[in-house]
Amino acid sequence: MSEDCIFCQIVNGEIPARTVYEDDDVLAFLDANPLAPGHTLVIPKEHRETLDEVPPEPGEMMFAAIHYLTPIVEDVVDADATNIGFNNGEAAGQEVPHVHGHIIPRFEGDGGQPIHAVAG
Ligand code: IU
Repeated sequence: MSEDCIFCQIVNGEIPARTVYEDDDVLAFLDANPLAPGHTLVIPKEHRETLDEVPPEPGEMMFAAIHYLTPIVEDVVDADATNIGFNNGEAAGQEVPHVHGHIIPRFEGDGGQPIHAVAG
């Protein structure tokens, strides 16, 4: 737990969030500023800033949760597809320094960019 980390505060219930999934290692909740309906963040409960700091087991649980949740999120918002990604480190645009995977529902003709368009 990092005292001033907003996602740690969500894990501890100090800040409300719209939780969609929880197990011993992982929490998933709706993004407060969604890029699309159903935009979901998946985080390890333990505070780690970037992916390379996450131990194997919670890392595997986080990816298992993303694998499990993606079709459910798509189904709930009737999405045609999803972008799934990590901004891993400040130079990559990571704003909250607690590892989080984005599940971003996409819809035919929504005009959004593919994930490889964000840098280059
Ligand atoms: P990023 O990958 O670090 O750039 O994404 C941070 C995300 O966290 C971003 O989509 C924010 O809308 C989201 N978020 C949130 O859901 N709740 C918060 O209290 C804060 C950020 I601060």
